[in-house]
Amino acid sequence: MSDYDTVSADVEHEEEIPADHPRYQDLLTRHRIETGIEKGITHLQGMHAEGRGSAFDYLLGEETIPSADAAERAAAAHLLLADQPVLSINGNVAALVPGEMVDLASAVDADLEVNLFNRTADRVEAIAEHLREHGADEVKGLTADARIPKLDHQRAKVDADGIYAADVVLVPLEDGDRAEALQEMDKTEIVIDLNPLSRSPQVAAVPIVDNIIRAVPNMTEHARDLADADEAELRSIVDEFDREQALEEAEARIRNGL
Ligand code: PTJ
Repeated sequence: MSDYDTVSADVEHEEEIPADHPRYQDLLTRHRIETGIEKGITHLQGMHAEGRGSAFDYLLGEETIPSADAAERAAAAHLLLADQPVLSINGNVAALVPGEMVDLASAVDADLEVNLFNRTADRVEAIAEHLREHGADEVKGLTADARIPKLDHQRAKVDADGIYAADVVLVPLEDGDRAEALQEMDKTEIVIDLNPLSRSPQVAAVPIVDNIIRAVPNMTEHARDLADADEAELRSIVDEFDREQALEEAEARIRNGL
């Protein structure tokens, strides 16, 4: 019997998953989503989303490809240049990278806002509390006193002094029309999604085709690295980033392993 056979099928704590297991990242994300569902943070549909994501990640080689790293650096530059950046949090994001989102918010001085597709008051509160447990001082999204125009579902509910007023918004792990609606509001959108053909990355100024568990810490690292950069340097990073090329390179890696 190999060591890997000793990984319980019913892991209680993520520390039980050996870090050198060949499927470590996949086992870890699955475990975090399951725990999120148990805690009332993640919707059951989040498990389907995770399954879709992990299939694309498998084809990407479960690594941050160079075009994704360039997108993560451009995203960090956009967030540092922003007047009012907001990081949007749904049930999968809260389960997978709560502390990492708090770190990114602090590195770029952004707000965190809960925004849900399957919105209930209990889930919004549970996610806000989970983020506070991971170090967040303030979490937006509970007031929901504004609406994104031309959107007729729960994701339209936003805070007037949060996503509604933001100039740059990070939108991770959602395929949908909110990305298009936010773009119509003239916001700069950064999207994290492992599926480059999904609608959100297709409309984003910065599409990041990478697993969120790698993408967010890497964005924070880039933001810390750029903390002393002047506006001209940040603008040149933003201007040099080619969104079409990033989407094409991700699709080529997924389809052909190139
Ligand atoms: O918490 P709620 O109620 O707001 O609901 C959240 C989910 C994720 C259930 C909802 O937004 C949803 O159904 O999303 P979709 O339409 O399944 O889109 C999720 C996208 O995220 C898919 O394109 C997946 O490929 C992608 N994805 C899943 N896991 C990851 C990912 N991208 C990056 N990293 C991941 N770990």
